Amino acid sequence: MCGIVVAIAQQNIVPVLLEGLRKLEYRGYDSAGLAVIRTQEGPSLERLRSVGRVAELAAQADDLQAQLGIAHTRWATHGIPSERNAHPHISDQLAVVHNGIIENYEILRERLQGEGYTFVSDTDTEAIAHLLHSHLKRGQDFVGAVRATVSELVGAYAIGVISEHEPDTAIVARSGSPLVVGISPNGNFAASDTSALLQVTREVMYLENGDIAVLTRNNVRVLRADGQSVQRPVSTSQLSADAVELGQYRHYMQKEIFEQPRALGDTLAMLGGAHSISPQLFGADAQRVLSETQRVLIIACGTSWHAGMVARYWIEEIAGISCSVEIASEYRYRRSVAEPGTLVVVISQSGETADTLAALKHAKSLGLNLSLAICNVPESAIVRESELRFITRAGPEIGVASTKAFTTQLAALALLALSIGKVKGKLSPEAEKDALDSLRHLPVAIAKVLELEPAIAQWAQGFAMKQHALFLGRGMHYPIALEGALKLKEISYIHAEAYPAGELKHGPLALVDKDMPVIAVAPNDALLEKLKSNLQEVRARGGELFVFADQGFEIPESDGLHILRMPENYGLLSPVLHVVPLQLLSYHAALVKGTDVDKPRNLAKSVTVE
Ligand code: HGA
Repeated sequence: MCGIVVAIAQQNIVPVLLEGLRKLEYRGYDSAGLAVIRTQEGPSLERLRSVGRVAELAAQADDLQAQLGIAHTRWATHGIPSERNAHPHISDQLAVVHNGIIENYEILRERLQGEGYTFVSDTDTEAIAHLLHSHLKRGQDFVGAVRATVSELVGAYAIGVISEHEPDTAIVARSGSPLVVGISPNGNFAASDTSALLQVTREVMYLENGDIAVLTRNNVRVLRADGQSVQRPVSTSQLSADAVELGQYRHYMQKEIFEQPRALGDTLAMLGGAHSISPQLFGADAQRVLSETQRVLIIACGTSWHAGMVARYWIEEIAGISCSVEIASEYRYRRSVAEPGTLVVVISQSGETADTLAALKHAKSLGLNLSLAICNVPESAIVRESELRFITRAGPEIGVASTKAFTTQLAALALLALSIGKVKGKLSPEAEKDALDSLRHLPVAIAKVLELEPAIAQWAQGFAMKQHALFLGRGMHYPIALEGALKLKEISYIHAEAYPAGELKHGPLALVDKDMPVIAVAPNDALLEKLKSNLQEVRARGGELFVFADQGFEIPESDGLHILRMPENYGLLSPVLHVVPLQLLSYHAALVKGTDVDKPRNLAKSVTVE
């Protein structure tokens, strides 16, 4: 989702704003803008906006200099992507950037129009700017006006505000959308995430919901919603600055696919040389929470939801307790039966996914108090809201289409299934040892799968010209088929659907003809023979088959039947391996099509709005 950068310093902050926006580009955006207070001939507000890339904004800002400013990349929710709707939005001499959605903006807009304000954009954000101005006009001071303004907002927001009348202050506030303050001896800063701040500081302070932070050149003051001053802890970020550099790769997605051996190795490093699995991997209280757990409810969106669906097979098979998986945006609005003893597991790469966070809060409001977050960002909202946590060590994921976050989530979920199995006495010492060995071997196994890239790139050539594709899988590989279809849709814009292969003859077989490539995930498991029959059904109708098989899949390649064999059969953890060729297939199909791989149209990275 869109990104915010705020800076106040002794020196020129325009390069800091622009570099911050570049670091936030991975979140996805359609337009960019900035506003600064220039002080050369008395304070004056200056705004630049452009539709398209940050590079275009930077070109416009060439000789701009200022010591106070706000900047924004926008992912439109209210009003088309256009210069008119790009942030910052201005009311008289003040400017506002905003991430989130103001749900009562129509009421506010009507009221403010009644007070004489003219709206020049279609955004919800502009209402914030005029509302703030109306409070200032009534005689409130800057901080008081921001407090009065945010108290009237319904919805999610992170905002940054500057005013020509306040050349020594920037104010930021958040509720629902992320915002982190960066503190340095040379000035103070804020941004949607830490990656944008590392250029100036590692000392960061995470704002809580309802917080307002007043930034001057040498001080940061935080107020709670009720106006009381509050201290928020300052921590030193461990994020590696070059973790977000592209290095030798053409795209972040490619880099992140190839980082998976490292990401899994780092995520599983906490196992150390242990011969047994310790539930403590999920937090100091995990033994108690998992003992109280009688069933699991996994809540997530998109790719994380697919990880949850794989985990359902693992948890029921390994731990012998029931597991259901829900899409967060559905669960949060559904009347559901909250059964005591349910462990709520929320999965989100960023830990800021608005629907998942709201679904977690909803589950808690129903009395489900056992909760676990599986997340890639330690200080995120979802982690803070959960009782237990497992932090994947994928490192920053920049490509909008998730890859390494998914496989590390799967590793975390496999550990969860094993930990519950252990606490419930369902895991034999032999099974525990085998599972640990397989987990430790995953980085090597994935590195070998990555060697299939040239052959997959070859497949992608013919594939990229197709309009549609069908993905098939069975059992715990059905979610992998879903993930393969999602990847293809996301970055190559080829319409793709996934089915459990047994469902084929109940409908989708009608779609199969020579123009419909069918991709099958075919591991050597108990369902292989059944899957082979499903593949025959496709061949008999002239469909072209692309099969990712395991060693031992004895059907030979023939006209219309392409087979790639995975280097190893991987048993229960096979989904972690089988997703990798599907990631590569969609990446190479997108390359052939020439799409914007890392920033696919209409999509954003951290979905911090509903
Ligand atoms: N609602 C605002 C901000 C959008 C946003 O946060 N995107 O991530 C708008 O549409 O401009």
